[in-house]
Amino acid sequence: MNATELKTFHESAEGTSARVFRAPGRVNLVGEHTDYSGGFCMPAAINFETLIAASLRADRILKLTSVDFGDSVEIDLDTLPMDRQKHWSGYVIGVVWSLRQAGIEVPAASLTITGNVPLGAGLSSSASLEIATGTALLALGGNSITGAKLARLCQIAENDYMGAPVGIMDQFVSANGKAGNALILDTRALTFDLAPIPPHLRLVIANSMVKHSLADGGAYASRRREVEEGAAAIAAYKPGATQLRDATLADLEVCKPYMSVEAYKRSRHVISDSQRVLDGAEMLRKGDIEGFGEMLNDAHRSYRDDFEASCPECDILQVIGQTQPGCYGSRLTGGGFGGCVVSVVEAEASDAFVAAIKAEYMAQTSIHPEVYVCATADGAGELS
Ligand code: GAF
Repeated sequence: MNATELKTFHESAEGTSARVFRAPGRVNLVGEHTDYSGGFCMPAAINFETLIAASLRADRILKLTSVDFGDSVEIDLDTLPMDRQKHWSGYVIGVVWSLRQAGIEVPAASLTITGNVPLGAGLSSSASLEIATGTALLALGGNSITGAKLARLCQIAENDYMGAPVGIMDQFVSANGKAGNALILDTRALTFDLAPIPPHLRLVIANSMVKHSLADGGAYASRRREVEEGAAAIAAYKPGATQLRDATLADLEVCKPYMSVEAYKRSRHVISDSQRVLDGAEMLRKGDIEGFGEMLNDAHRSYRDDFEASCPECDILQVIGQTQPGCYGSRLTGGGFGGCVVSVVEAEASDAFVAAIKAEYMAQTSIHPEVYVCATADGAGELS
C-alpha cells in the first residue's frame, strides 16, 4: 500500500483527516557490531520504509492498526501494558514508553501502519517502525527533538521495553540518513560525516531468506557479552579505556591471555571493522572503488571467521556476489546469523548481477532469494 492509499484507508476508517510519516530501513556497508563499543559504522538509509498515517483522538486511547498483519489494538495511555514483546505493537508501545520516560507527553492518536522493509532480514524493519512511530507522535504532539535524541530514545525502547540489546546504528540512520550517501557514524560522539555513493554504483542487496532475531537473549546478545568481556580485559590494562573504541589491535594482543578465545576473536573483529570504516571512507573520498570492494570482502571474512556471525547460505551468497563481473565486493550486512548480503556493483552490470545471484543461489541451496537493487534515501519525516 502506498502513502496515498494508506491516507485514504486511515481517513475512511477513522472518519478524520490524517498526516502521513515515513522512516526508512538501512543497509550497513561496513562496521558491524561496533555500535555498542563506541566505534564507527557506515550505514545508508534505503528506499524500503515504514509508513504511518496518523490522527489525533479526543479520548485517552492509542489505536494501532497494522495493514500488513491485518490486526488492530487499542491501548489506554494511562495504563501502558509492559508485556507486548511478542507482538508488533510492542515496538510502538515501547517508543511511547521511552518518550514518556524522557518527559515527552504522547497524545491520544490513531496510527495506521504499513511498510515494505523485509522482516527479519537484517535491514532494520524494527528500527524503521520505531523511528516512524516517534516521528509521528512527536509531530502530532507538537514536539520536536533532534534526530540523534530520537534515535537514542528508540534504542532505549528496543533495549529496555523489547529486551533486544542493540546499539544505536539502525535508529540513528533511519532518523538521519541522507539520500545519495552512507553515513560515517561515530557511535560514541553521535556525529557523522557523509560518504557519497558514486552515482555509477548500485548497492545490490541479496536476501538469503534465512531469518534472524535480535531479541530473546539469542546469538546477538551472546556476541555482545563476549565483546564486553574483551573490553573489560583491555580496560583493566589500559588507563582510560572503557570500550573497544579505545583499543588498538596491539592492545588486544597484549591482553589476549586475560580473556576467552571467543572474546579475543569478537574483539579483533570489532576493532578491525571500526578501522575499516575509516579506511573505507578514505577510499571512497579518493575514488578507490576497487580498494573499497576488497575491504568489503575482508570485512565479510572477519565477520564470518572472527565474529562467527555468518551462516552457510550467506557465505554462499557472498562468494557468488564477489565473483560476478562488475562487482567490487560483497559482505553480510546487519546483525548476522542470516539476512542479507550487500554488494557494490557497477550500474550497467547490475541486471546481469541480479540474474546470476538468483540462478546460482537457487542452484546451490534450492532457495529463491529476493534481490533488491537499492536506492539510498533520506531519514524519517512527514510526507507533504
Ligand atoms: C543490529 C543492531 F540493531 C545494530 O545496533 C547493530 O549492532 C547491528 O546489528 C550490527 O552491526 O542491526
